[in-house]
Amino acid sequence: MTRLAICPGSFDPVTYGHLDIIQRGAQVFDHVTVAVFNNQSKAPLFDVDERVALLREVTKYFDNVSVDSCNGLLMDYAEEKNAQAIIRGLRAVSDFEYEMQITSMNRKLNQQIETFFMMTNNQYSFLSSSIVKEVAKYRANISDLVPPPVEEALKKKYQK
Ligand code: COD
Repeated sequence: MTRLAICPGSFDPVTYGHLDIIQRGAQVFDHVTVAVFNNQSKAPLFDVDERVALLREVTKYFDNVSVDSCNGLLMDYAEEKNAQAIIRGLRAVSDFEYEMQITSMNRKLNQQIETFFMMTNNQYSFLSSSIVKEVAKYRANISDLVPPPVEEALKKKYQK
Protein backbone atom coordinates (compact mmCIF):
# COMPACT_ATOMS: atom_id res chain seq x y z
CA MET A 1 0.00 0.00 0.00
CA THR A 2 1.30 3.47 -0.89
CA ARG A 3 1.68 5.61 2.23
CA LEU A 4 0.51 9.14 1.41
CA ALA A 5 0.96 12.08 3.78
CA ILE A 6 -0.52 15.55 3.38
CA CYS A 7 1.59 18.51 4.46
CA PRO A 8 -0.96 21.33 4.83
CA GLY A 9 -0.28 25.00 5.40
CA SER A 10 -0.62 28.57 4.23
CA PHE A 11 2.92 28.73 2.80
CA ASP A 12 2.70 32.50 2.34
CA PRO A 13 5.44 32.11 1.14
CA VAL A 14 7.34 28.82 1.49
CA THR A 15 10.52 29.10 3.60
CA TYR A 16 13.50 26.83 4.20
CA GLY A 17 11.73 25.77 7.44
CA HIS A 18 8.77 24.43 5.43
CA LEU A 19 11.06 22.85 2.87
CA ASP A 20 12.95 21.04 5.60
CA ILE A 21 9.83 19.31 6.95
CA ILE A 22 8.58 18.52 3.42
CA GLN A 23 11.92 16.93 2.55
CA ARG A 24 12.16 14.95 5.80
CA GLY A 25 8.53 13.82 5.46
CA ALA A 26 9.26 12.63 1.92
CA GLN A 27 12.01 10.38 3.30
CA VAL A 28 9.50 8.61 5.55
CA PHE A 29 6.33 8.44 3.42
CA ASP A 30 5.99 7.07 -0.12
CA HIS A 31 4.45 10.32 -1.28
CA VAL A 32 3.88 13.77 0.24
CA THR A 33 1.27 16.15 -1.13
CA VAL A 34 1.80 19.72 -0.03
CA ALA A 35 -1.68 21.28 0.24
CA VAL A 36 -2.01 25.06 0.16
CA PHE A 37 -4.97 26.44 2.10
CA ASN A 38 -6.26 29.94 2.52
CA ASN A 39 -6.04 30.37 6.29
CA GLN A 40 -8.98 32.70 6.99
CA SER A 41 -7.26 34.25 9.99
CA LYS A 42 -4.25 35.48 7.95
CA ALA A 43 -4.36 38.15 5.19
CA PRO A 44 -2.13 36.62 2.49
CA LEU A 45 0.59 38.46 0.54
CA PHE A 46 0.64 35.85 -2.25
CA ASP A 47 -2.56 34.43 -3.73
CA VAL A 48 -3.02 30.66 -3.70
CA ASP A 49 -1.86 30.22 -7.33
CA GLU A 50 1.34 32.16 -6.64
CA ARG A 51 2.03 30.09 -3.51
CA VAL A 52 1.43 26.83 -5.41
CA ALA A 53 3.73 27.95 -8.27
CA LEU A 54 6.55 28.82 -5.84
CA LEU A 55 6.14 25.52 -4.00
CA ARG A 56 6.20 23.57 -7.28
CA GLU A 57 9.38 25.37 -8.31
CA VAL A 58 11.23 24.69 -5.05
CA THR A 59 10.09 21.05 -4.68
CA LYS A 60 10.69 20.04 -8.30
CA TYR A 61 13.84 18.08 -7.33
CA PHE A 62 11.86 15.69 -5.07
CA ASP A 63 10.28 12.93 -7.14
CA ASN A 64 7.73 11.90 -4.47
CA VAL A 65 6.38 15.38 -3.63
CA SER A 66 3.44 17.08 -5.36
CA VAL A 67 1.68 20.38 -4.68
CA ASP A 68 -2.02 21.09 -4.70
CA SER A 69 -4.42 23.75 -3.44
CA CYS A 70 -7.57 23.22 -1.48
CA ASN A 71 -10.64 25.00 -0.15
CA GLY A 72 -12.60 23.55 2.69
CA LEU A 73 -11.69 21.17 5.43
CA LEU A 74 -8.28 19.50 5.60
CA MET A 75 -9.74 16.18 6.75
CA ASP A 76 -12.23 16.08 3.84
CA TYR A 77 -9.34 16.67 1.46
CA ALA A 78 -7.13 14.03 3.14
CA GLU A 79 -9.95 11.47 3.03
CA GLU A 80 -10.69 12.20 -0.63
CA LYS A 81 -6.99 11.61 -1.45
CA ASN A 82 -6.88 8.39 0.63
CA ALA A 83 -4.07 9.84 2.77
CA GLN A 84 -2.88 7.98 5.86
CA ALA A 85 -1.23 10.91 7.60
CA ILE A 86 -0.95 14.65 8.12
CA ILE A 87 2.52 16.11 8.67
CA ARG A 88 3.01 19.23 10.76
CA GLY A 89 6.11 21.03 11.99
CA LEU A 90 6.74 22.24 15.53
CA ARG A 91 9.07 25.11 16.28
CA ALA A 92 8.48 26.21 19.85
CA VAL A 93 6.19 25.65 22.80
CA SER A 94 4.07 28.48 21.41
CA ASP A 95 3.18 26.28 18.39
CA PHE A 96 2.02 23.46 20.64
CA GLU A 97 -1.27 24.92 21.87
CA TYR A 98 -2.46 25.83 18.37
CA GLU A 99 -1.38 22.47 16.95
CA MET A 100 -3.06 20.58 19.76
CA GLN A 101 -6.30 22.45 19.12
CA ILE A 102 -6.41 21.79 15.39
CA THR A 103 -5.22 18.19 15.75
CA SER A 104 -7.93 17.46 18.34
CA MET A 105 -10.56 18.93 16.04
CA ASN A 106 -9.18 17.00 13.05
CA ARG A 107 -9.24 13.78 15.07
CA LYS A 108 -12.87 14.42 15.97
CA LEU A 109 -13.62 14.80 12.25
CA ASN A 110 -11.68 11.67 11.21
CA GLN A 111 -10.17 9.04 13.53
CA GLN A 112 -8.41 7.09 10.75
CA ILE A 113 -5.94 9.75 9.66
CA GLU A 114 -3.04 10.27 12.07
CA THR A 115 -1.14 13.56 12.53
CA PHE A 116 2.67 13.36 12.76
CA PHE A 117 4.74 16.20 14.19
CA MET A 118 8.32 16.89 13.28
CA MET A 119 10.58 19.09 15.35
CA THR A 120 12.09 21.92 13.40
CA ASN A 121 15.71 21.80 12.43
CA ASN A 122 17.47 24.01 15.04
CA GLN A 123 18.67 26.45 12.42
CA TYR A 124 15.04 27.19 11.42
CA SER A 125 13.46 27.31 14.88
CA PHE A 126 12.86 31.09 14.64
CA LEU A 127 11.72 31.04 11.02
CA SER A 128 8.18 31.78 9.85
CA SER A 129 6.61 33.24 6.70
CA SER A 130 5.52 36.29 8.71
CA ILE A 131 9.04 37.07 9.92
CA VAL A 132 10.41 36.67 6.39
CA LYS A 133 7.81 39.10 5.00
CA GLU A 134 8.55 41.57 7.78
CA VAL A 135 12.28 41.73 7.01
CA ALA A 136 11.84 41.47 3.21
CA LYS A 137 9.67 44.59 3.34
CA TYR A 138 12.72 46.51 4.58
CA ARG A 139 14.95 44.90 1.94
CA ALA A 140 17.07 42.94 4.43
CA ASN A 141 19.06 39.95 3.19
CA ILE A 142 16.80 36.86 3.28
CA SER A 143 18.91 34.51 1.16
CA ASP A 144 19.45 32.04 4.03
CA LEU A 145 15.72 32.03 4.93
CA VAL A 146 13.98 31.29 1.61
CA PRO A 147 14.95 29.63 -1.69
CA PRO A 148 16.04 31.97 -4.55
CA PRO A 149 12.68 31.98 -6.47
CA VAL A 150 10.88 33.04 -3.27
CA GLU A 151 13.45 35.75 -2.59
CA GLU A 152 12.88 37.05 -6.12
CA ALA A 153 9.07 36.97 -5.74
CA LEU A 154 9.27 38.86 -2.44
CA LYS A 155 11.50 41.52 -4.01
CA LYS A 156 8.90 42.02 -6.77
CA LYS A 157 6.02 42.28 -4.28
CA TYR A 158 7.76 44.95 -2.23
CA GLN A 159 8.99 46.92 -5.27
CA LYS A 160 5.40 47.92 -6.02
N1 COD B 1 10.31 24.77 11.00
C1 COD B 1 9.47 23.68 11.01
N2 COD B 1 8.18 23.71 10.64
C2 COD B 1 7.69 24.89 10.24
C3 COD B 1 8.48 26.06 10.17
C4 COD B 1 9.84 25.97 10.59
N3 COD B 1 10.63 27.05 10.61
N4 COD B 1 7.69 27.09 9.73
C5 COD B 1 6.48 26.56 9.53
N5 COD B 1 6.46 25.25 9.84
C6 COD B 1 5.36 24.30 9.77
C7 COD B 1 4.17 24.74 10.60
O1 COD B 1 4.28 24.34 11.94
C8 COD B 1 3.07 23.97 9.87
O2 COD B 1 3.03 22.64 10.31
C9 COD B 1 3.51 23.99 8.41
O3 COD B 1 4.91 24.27 8.44
C10 COD B 1 2.81 25.06 7.59
O4 COD B 1 2.93 26.31 8.26
P1 COD B 1 2.04 27.58 7.81
O5 COD B 1 2.24 28.63 8.83
O6 COD B 1 2.32 27.89 6.38
O7 COD B 1 0.57 26.98 7.84
P2 COD B 1 -0.66 27.24 8.85
O8 COD B 1 -0.30 26.87 10.24
O9 COD B 1 -1.18 28.61 8.60
O10 COD B 1 -1.72 26.17 8.31
C11 COD B 1 -2.96 26.08 8.90
C12 COD B 1 -3.90 25.23 8.05
C13 COD B 1 -4.06 25.84 6.67
C14 COD B 1 -3.32 23.83 7.87
C15 COD B 1 -5.26 25.18 8.83
O11 COD B 1 -5.76 26.48 8.95
C16 COD B 1 -6.26 24.27 8.12
O12 COD B 1 -6.21 23.07 8.28
N6 COD B 1 -7.16 24.89 7.33
C17 COD B 1 -8.15 24.16 6.57
C18 COD B 1 -9.53 24.28 7.25
C19 COD B 1 -9.71 23.20 8.27
O13 COD B 1 -9.66 22.00 8.04
N7 COD B 1 -9.95 23.61 9.51
C20 COD B 1 -10.16 22.69 10.60
C21 COD B 1 -8.93 22.55 11.48
S1 COD B 1 -9.28 23.40 12.97
